[in-house]
Amino acid sequence: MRHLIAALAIAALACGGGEKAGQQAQQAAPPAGGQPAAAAATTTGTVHEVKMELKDNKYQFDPATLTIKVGDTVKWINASGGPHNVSFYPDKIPAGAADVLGAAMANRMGPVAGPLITDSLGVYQISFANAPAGTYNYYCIPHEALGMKATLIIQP
Ligand SMILES: [Cu+2]
Repeated sequence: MRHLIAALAIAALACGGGEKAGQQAQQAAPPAGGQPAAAAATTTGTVHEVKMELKDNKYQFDPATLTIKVGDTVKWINASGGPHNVSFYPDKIPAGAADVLGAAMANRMGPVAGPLITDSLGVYQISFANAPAGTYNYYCIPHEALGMKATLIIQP
């Protein structure tokens, strides 16, 4: 009996350790472009909120168009009708933006696609530190066909 318990404990430890190691490996991945961390930390401290919602039978980002400055942060909130996500159109973002987004977006499902946010009032946040100025078009993967698309304008 004692051996069995010990074996189970070791198995549990091995599982937990494996997950942790995976997460650490993800976080430790160097940002694309190889910029030192200090250079990537040029943030303004300004945080903008965008709701992801089902309102009047319409899936939408609110506001659908948002203008921010380089270095600002945008916080998307799953207000209703989720799951939602934030997925940029690779061909509708400025040159060089994909590398910056790839490094700035946590838990990506694709090169410039954020994870599904399933929790009510769950949040997905992206820092646009060092992001190229310009127009970024994005959408929600589950609701793209239903018109859930938006525009982010980043000013220098
Ligand atoms: Cu959606």
